[in-house]
Amino acid sequence: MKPEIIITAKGHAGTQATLQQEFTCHLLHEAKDRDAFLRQHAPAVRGLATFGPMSVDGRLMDTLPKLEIIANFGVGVDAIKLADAKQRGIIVTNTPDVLNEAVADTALALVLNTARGFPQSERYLRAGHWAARGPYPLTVDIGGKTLGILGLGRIGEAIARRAVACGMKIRYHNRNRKDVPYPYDPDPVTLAANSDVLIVVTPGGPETNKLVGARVLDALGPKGYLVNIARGSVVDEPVLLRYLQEKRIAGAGLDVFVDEPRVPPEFFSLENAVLFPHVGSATVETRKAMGDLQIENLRLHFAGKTVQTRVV
Ligand code: 8YV
Repeated sequence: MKPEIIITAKGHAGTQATLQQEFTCHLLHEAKDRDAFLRQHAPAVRGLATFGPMSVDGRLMDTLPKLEIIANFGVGVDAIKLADAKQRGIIVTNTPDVLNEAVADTALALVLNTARGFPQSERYLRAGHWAARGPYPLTVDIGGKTLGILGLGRIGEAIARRAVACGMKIRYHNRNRKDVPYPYDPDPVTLAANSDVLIVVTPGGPETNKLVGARVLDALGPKGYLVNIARGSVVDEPVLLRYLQEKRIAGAGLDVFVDEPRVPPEFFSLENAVLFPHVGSATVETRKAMGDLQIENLRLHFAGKTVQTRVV
């Protein structure tokens, strides 16, 4: 008998196909009546394979009394109420490390694109402005500038290595100081004040909610750039929008938003914002590696073995 699991959303196709071979899968996103679907499968479901931002809280866990494991596709587990899982003895796994390099590539691309305006300059060419109006306006170097990393974890360190190769200086703030060769700032405001580009790499969730608001953006100042590849929730989005509109910061590069995939349309007309549709880890190789790790955790758990990447 294959273990029964629920897949919560339409995610990576190859991963879903393998899950469907190895487990008896019920697809929540295809259910017409969510409550009826949960009632129907509750007696047998032992696992959840989670994809995307759908909230998994104690209430949902309680509707699935046989639930043993929640295996997330992604490193960020902010959509899963970890305390609720812990309280119920439910294992939660994620997919760290395998995505570090792809996300760090995206981060460096956003830093470069935001400071150098490459997407805007490309639009300028396509619109025929080059011949009509002359060269694209000058932008600024990233070499010699300071990149402040808010949340220097494994992804942050991969970003730092790339930025150093571009001649940037690195500073960081974390809740706890780390044994790294970069100067530490005691809080996000000080880090922003000391940075030309501030990049947000913290986890999401209640502890970092709106960590970057008016005070941090004021400290970053009119020549500073903000880049966010973490979670939209870490930045006060309406405040950021206003600061970009009023040019109280120089620009922003965003891969994440509060209510994905809905992006406030006011962002679209801003020439000082570079906007990516949450593509941080979105490569063929990395998404396969993330799926393989998610599947391996489920396999190991249902074989009575220890999972590889347990969060709680
Ligand atoms: C994915 C991510 O886009 O790993 C994460 O936390 O945000 C991204 O890599 C997401 O997990 C896909 O569901």
